[in-house]
Amino acid sequence: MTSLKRMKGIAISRPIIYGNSATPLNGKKVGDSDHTHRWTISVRGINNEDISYFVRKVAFKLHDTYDNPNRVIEKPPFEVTETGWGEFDIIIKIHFVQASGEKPLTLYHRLKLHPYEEDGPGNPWPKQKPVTSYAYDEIVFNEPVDSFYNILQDNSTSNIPLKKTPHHQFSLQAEQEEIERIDKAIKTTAQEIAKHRERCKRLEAELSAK
Ligand code: V91
Repeated sequence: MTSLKRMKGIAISRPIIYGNSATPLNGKKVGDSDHTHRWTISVRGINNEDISYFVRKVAFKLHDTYDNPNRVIEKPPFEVTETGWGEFDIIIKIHFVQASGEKPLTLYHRLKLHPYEEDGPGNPWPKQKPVTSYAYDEIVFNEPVDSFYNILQDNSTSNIPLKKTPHHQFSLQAEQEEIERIDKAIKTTAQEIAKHRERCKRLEAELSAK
């Protein structure tokens, strides 16, 4: 029986990235299926840091129509590669190491196969470019068992994630992409307004000429 004393008022967190990438099969047949894409869903540390010091296993619950839909991955990389044709919700259950005394954590991810935007202003998405959908998150352990706290501390290559920047960089990049989409939307809207102004002017001119 290990010490289950919890550290009152203490919290410690670990960053993770979870989600999927997908590439089209472009007609390459997988058996006699109608599958159109190959995809990989994963739970990873920042910069692919090994997270097995606090993650014991990850269960990925796929759509029931898949063979063996509950895929349990017991060692890194915590990922599943499959083929399919559609976008559905995957339930991700992260089980922590025994010493943690923590309950499993459930996350949800909607598989993304199709680009929802172009690759940049006026650029269609390249046929073979992988489509990705990843979420950055931080698992917060509130009042951890002290032996688990020590495990987290001892394996803290990215214990100061804000300084080491990777997730920072991740969110900054996402933010930059969002800014670019908003910029583009503002320009498109301004063009539309200008067009409609012109049309109003023309119609008014026509009316007053009558
Ligand atoms: C969606 C099942 C390949 C509905 C439309 C999907 C399963 C469920 C899906 C899939 C929803 C698997 C197999 C043997 C044969 C929009 N596959 N649901 N086929 N989103 O891709 O896509 S897709 S196992």
